[in-house]
Amino acid sequence: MSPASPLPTPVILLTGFEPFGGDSLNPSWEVALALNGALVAGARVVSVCLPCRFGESLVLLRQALRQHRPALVLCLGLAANRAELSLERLAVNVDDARIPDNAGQQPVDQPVVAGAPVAYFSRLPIKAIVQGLQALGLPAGVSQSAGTFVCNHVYFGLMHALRRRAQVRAGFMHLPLLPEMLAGPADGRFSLALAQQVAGVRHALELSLRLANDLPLSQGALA
Ligand code: PCA
Repeated sequence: MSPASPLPTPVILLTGFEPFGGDSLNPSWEVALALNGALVAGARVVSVCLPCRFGESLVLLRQALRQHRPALVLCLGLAANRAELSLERLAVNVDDARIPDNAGQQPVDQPVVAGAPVAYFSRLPIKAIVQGLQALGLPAGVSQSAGTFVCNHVYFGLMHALRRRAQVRAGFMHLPLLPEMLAGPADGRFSLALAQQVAGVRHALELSLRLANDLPLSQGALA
């Protein structure tokens, strides 16, 4: 009798973005890079850097989905105005850019995918992740909108690409600035050290794989 071949190690696809909008760093790629190759809840992290470009970012993401057949996909991006690790509830089918992307494109009121649904929900246990991150002492919350720039574009494209693969867990998390991105001591914006951002994302991946259901906690907002 031949020995049973071991089951392949499941893959977690973790994406970050290149810098954009004049910054020289993007925490989303720094965090993804730090976790590349890590073993989390029995799965292997494969990190991919996406260009901050409408269209091209999604071509690369779809390529990575085909190549790695991940059990879990978490896409990361920077939200410089956020003071917490932000679990995105919704991806919406609209591109509306306030600034040009890294290729100079600035779509206004265009669908991400023509004819696709208006929106998709996250497939991650976002409330449980917020609770878990807060228990680690990290600032975390649910965000009702990932905006309408390249992050939402990638998030929507991800959820649309996976629409017939219900078993794949997938979602999006926005990260705050890194301390070294602040303009100086007078820069009043919030930042969070790389080690803490990495710890938060790692924990989010772990909970995403381990938990079958989310927790019914309120993370609603009035506006
Ligand atoms: N943040 C931008 C795009 C790339 C990134 O890291 C956004 O929030 O859309």
